[in-house]
Amino acid sequence: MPATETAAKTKLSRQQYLDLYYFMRLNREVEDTMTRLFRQNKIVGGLYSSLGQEAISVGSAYALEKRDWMAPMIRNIGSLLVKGVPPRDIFTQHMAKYTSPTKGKDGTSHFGDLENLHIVSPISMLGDLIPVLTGVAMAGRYLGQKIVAMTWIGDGGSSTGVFHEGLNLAASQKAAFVLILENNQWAYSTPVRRQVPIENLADRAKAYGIPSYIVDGNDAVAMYSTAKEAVERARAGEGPILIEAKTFRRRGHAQHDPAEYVPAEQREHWEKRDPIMLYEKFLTAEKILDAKGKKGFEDKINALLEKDREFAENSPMPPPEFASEGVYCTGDDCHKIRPKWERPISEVTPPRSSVEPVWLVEGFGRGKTSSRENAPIHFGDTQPASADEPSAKTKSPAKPAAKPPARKSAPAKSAARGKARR
Ligand SMILES: Cc1ncc(C[n+]2csc(CCOP(=O)(O)OP(=O)(O)O)c2C)c(N)n1
Ligand SMILES: [Mg+2]
Repeated sequence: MPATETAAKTKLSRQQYLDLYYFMRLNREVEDTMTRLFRQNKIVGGLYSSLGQEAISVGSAYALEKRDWMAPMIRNIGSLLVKGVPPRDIFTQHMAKYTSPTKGKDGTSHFGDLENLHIVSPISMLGDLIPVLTGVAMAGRYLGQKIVAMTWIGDGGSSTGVFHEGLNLAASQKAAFVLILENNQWAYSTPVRRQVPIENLADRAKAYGIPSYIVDGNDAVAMYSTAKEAVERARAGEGPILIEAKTFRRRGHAQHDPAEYVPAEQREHWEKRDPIMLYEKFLTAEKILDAKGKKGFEDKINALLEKDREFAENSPMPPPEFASEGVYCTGDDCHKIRPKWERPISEVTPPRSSVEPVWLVEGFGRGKTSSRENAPIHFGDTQPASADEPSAKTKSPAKPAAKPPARKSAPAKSAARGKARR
């Protein structure tokens, strides 16, 4: 059984330390701005807070590279900001404006960006992003991209069936996948000790034979160092890794919930451990941040948020006639659904669908399906089908993926729909 691990704190460059600080402050200010907007009745739907959990979203997303993929949950606005989503998209989306990424069709952070930022949109069903992001990681390997996929889950969400199905899939497929389990002690009004009979949720990893870490989720540098180590291990082919970040949900489940069920002593304990306050102390002691530097960040953030909030407030709501558009796909007059092959079509369809994986992972070589074809997704240490065929481990990695074929240009109608739908 792999034991739970602790990563040593990494020494960051001055710029990296300051980046973490900037994004944590930005995360908090974006959410504070939205709280004010909510009280003015300008937010459509619920508003969730990650107050006190900013180090987790920011520290973990900061460990990802541009090519990597992620799917945030409701308390991960910080990870959206780190990945490059502008605050204005977050404001317009929460206000259901026509200028938002979903053109006002959806709220909260239910939007993604598959093309540029590699963000899969969150979905409400807790845990479902785990198999989805496992699939992203598996696809990345199949396509020869050395990407890592990351998502987040709560203490409550870690008791869903799909959490376990997903993690088992990730483990058995050795997917380059990192799961951040935010143990903020509460799921709605249920304290973690009343819904899980184990002390450390990181122990769930043992059931799947994968490594896990426990980290102080209110310590930005510890969070980043742990996530970075996990991301690099996953990228190196070690398979999925679970990180339990211990923290506390400082507000109610959402704005409607005053959370009076939370014991005052628990709240006080964690308020003294505010991640931004702790990080400021550290940066000041290390002489990385002084009063002038702090003021500089505040001015920069205020100016950005003022501009983006005004843009969102001045944006129109979707026109009424748009309500019926983009809801159901009606076929060709809506858009053509085309697979995005990425590799030559002949290579990924039978009988030639037995292409070599371009990124072979130790102990995870080529396998055979029951029909004795090479499996498109490769299963563990399956023995070669015949004696004359060398095993995967002795074979050299396959050549890089062939260039994808030039795609036929889309008909005018389908090109136009891209604009209409998103
Ligand atoms: C499968 C599923 N069950 C129930 C819900 C309703 N629900 C939404 S958030 C939530 C509590 C989640 O608690 P936790 O996972 O600890 O995350 P936190 O809110 O603390 O960040 C529940 C029960 C849901 N969205 N999906
Ligand atoms: Mg929770």
